Amino acid sequence: MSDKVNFETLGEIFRQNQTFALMSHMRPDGDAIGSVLGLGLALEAMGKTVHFWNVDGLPDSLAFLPGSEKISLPPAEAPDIDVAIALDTATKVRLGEGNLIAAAKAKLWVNIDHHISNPLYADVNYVDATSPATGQIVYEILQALEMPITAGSRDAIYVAVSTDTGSFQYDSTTARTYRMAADLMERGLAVGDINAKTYDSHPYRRIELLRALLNTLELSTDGKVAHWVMLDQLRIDLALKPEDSEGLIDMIRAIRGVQVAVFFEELPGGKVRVSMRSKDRSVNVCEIATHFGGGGHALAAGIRMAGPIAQAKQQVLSAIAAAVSQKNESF
Ligand SMILES: [Mn+2]
Repeated sequence: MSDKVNFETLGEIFRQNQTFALMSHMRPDGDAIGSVLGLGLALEAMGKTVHFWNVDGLPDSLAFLPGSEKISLPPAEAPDIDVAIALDTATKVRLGEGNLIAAAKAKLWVNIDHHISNPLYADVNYVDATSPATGQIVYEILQALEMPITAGSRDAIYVAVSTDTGSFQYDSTTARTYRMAADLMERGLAVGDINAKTYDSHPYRRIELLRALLNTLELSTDGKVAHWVMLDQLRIDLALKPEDSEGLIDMIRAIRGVQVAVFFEELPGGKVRVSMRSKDRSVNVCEIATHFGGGGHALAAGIRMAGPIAQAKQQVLSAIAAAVSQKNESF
């Protein structure tokens, strides 16, 4: 199976079908919501019927996006749809059970993503691991197929790409990314306003979370691995929402000398969510994640694994230590 169909194949699917369900991964981030809205609003502008589903619904932090009120939980009974499209979702399981049930009547599955670990689980796959965000792939699809880029699609695509590139900072950011941003500005994007809504509008509890995380911060003796821990009790005490921790890991990734930052989060029920960020392609955190059943990108990857958290910590930190020391030996 090819990892990339040509855009014309997607164009035919869009033209020949009427009803679409667009979905992205559980605990959605800016790219998950933004790429769904970016493509979905364009399909709507073409007269298509579009369902926008996420098993965790819309995070409050992205409710400023025009059209985001269309995002709903998947319905309990599967409606008649022609095409199910998964965006920004590395494995089908990450869509969540509710989406799979709701999309049961789809005649065709499409998978549009940028995770290198994506196993091409759909009938039609467009997976471009060189793209810094699924939002950028959506932009390229809309451009190539001359689909309408409405104000809603424009803002959603910008936020998708901005949040997945650490505000256009990461190594994954390309010249095309900046050209895309320039084009979106020429289409009327209010860059200061949208960045303020994305980055300068956090609820107070997020900063309380940051304070609690800082109290758990540890640096390895060689100074190359920083990690912090969030126990489930903290979620209860601070009434946290899943999106509250989004992006906080960048604070410890930014420590001078640190090659890998790790965030251990205890989930309700005792499972552990591990987020890893590497500063250096020779320490590939996707490989480490894959070893534990997770996935992602070379510089940003995640795992969901069995607890208890102390054991998960020990296993993951020793795998990272091995990868870091291997890297440093090769120089
Ligand atoms: Mn993404």
